[in-house]
Amino acid sequence: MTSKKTALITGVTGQDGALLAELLLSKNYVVHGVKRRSSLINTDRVDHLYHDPHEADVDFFLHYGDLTDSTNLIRIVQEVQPDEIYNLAAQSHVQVSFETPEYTANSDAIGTLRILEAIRILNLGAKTRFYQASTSELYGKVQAVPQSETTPFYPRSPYAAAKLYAYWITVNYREAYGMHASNGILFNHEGPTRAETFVTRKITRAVAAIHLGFQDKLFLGNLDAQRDWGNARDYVDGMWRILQQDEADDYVLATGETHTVREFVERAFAEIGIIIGWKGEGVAERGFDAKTGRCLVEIDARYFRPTEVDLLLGDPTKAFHKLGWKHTTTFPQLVSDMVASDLIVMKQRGRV
Ligand code: NDP
Ligand code: GDR
Repeated sequence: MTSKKTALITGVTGQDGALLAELLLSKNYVVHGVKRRSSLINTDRVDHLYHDPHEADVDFFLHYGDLTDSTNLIRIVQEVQPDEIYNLAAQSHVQVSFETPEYTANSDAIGTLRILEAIRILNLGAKTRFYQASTSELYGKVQAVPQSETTPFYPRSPYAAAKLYAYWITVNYREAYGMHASNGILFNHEGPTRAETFVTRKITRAVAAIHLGFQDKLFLGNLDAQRDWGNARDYVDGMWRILQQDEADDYVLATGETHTVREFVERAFAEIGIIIGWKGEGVAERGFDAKTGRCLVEIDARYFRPTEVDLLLGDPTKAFHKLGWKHTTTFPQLVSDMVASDLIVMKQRGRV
């Protein structure tokens, strides 16, 4: 009988952390997750995986921790002795990073260093493989399209600048200490459990709420930003594949298609039978129900970012050839699934 592999996931209460925990448990791993203390319980996304630790054969454990606290991270890594660490914890909201740049650097940049140092200090370099949640935001101001592992980076936010440090410190620990440390450069990935302040989920929740009569209209920022949106379930499978390679390396995971925020809005409203027509320009632009003339989308300048990332389009060729990875969900299917899920959730709750 082979013993089970042990994985440690930071950010386990987030969209990706919870989906990855589910995937690894289905692959017979013992999974440890790091959660932050909060005044309200914030484990909704992993509650279905959790069992009382006093029960027999429990494979999922939660530890209190924070990426800003080195001693705590060292203690957790020492206790868990993981075969694989997935560093998914981050202040992950680009716009919020302009408001909280120092905290974002502390958690997203130095937090990554703290975990790599924990592996080094504990002499786990030969045992523990490390995955860093890198991002297409690294490409920032467009240098080339599509973007691949060799495209130059040009970060456009405190979030992206912090993630740039995390990317390179991961590469450096691989080269300096021979660690099995890899970056997944993941393009936007979404799904029904996406946090509600990211644009996709904000749109699909609003569409459901408007359909059910709980909300009048949707306020958005830049409608012309283009993103390569995939399904988060595909992307956590890619993370796992990256850590199963004999050699550590860096990989782009993307769909190879790009769409504007405007297209996402149009598709989402189409799911409830509304065709959106647009009038006006810039902040004065409005989206109307083409049949009734009712205004459903307005621009609110507060959602514009000081510096924007205009166009993301990934080239996942390397991941396809080396990892056998490919996205499975089309853009229309993703939008449709998210609207359908929000309609169900909102009908059950009876409110926004
Ligand atoms: P979420 O925002 O949904 O989850 C982030 C997780 O990190 C949450 O569990 C959060 O805890 C935790 N966290 C935040 N700050 C700290 C901290 N200081 N210490 C410990 N935990 C912390 O992000 P996603 O699941 O969408 O993304 C996962 C990772 O992948 C992030 O690093 C993100 O930057 C990166 N990424 C995401 C992409 C995407 O499209 N989703 C694309 C590319 C990269 P809490 O629940 O308490 O807030
Ligand atoms: P992003 O995702 O910044 O790409 O980062 P987000 O959904 O926040 O923005 C996508 C694009 O939509 C535009 N936009 C709005 N965005 C938000 N949040 N709210 C709005 O009202 C709105 N209106 C227009 C934005 O300007 C932007 O151009 C996500 C995060 O998951 C990161 O952690 C991750 O690294 C990247 O994806 C890849």
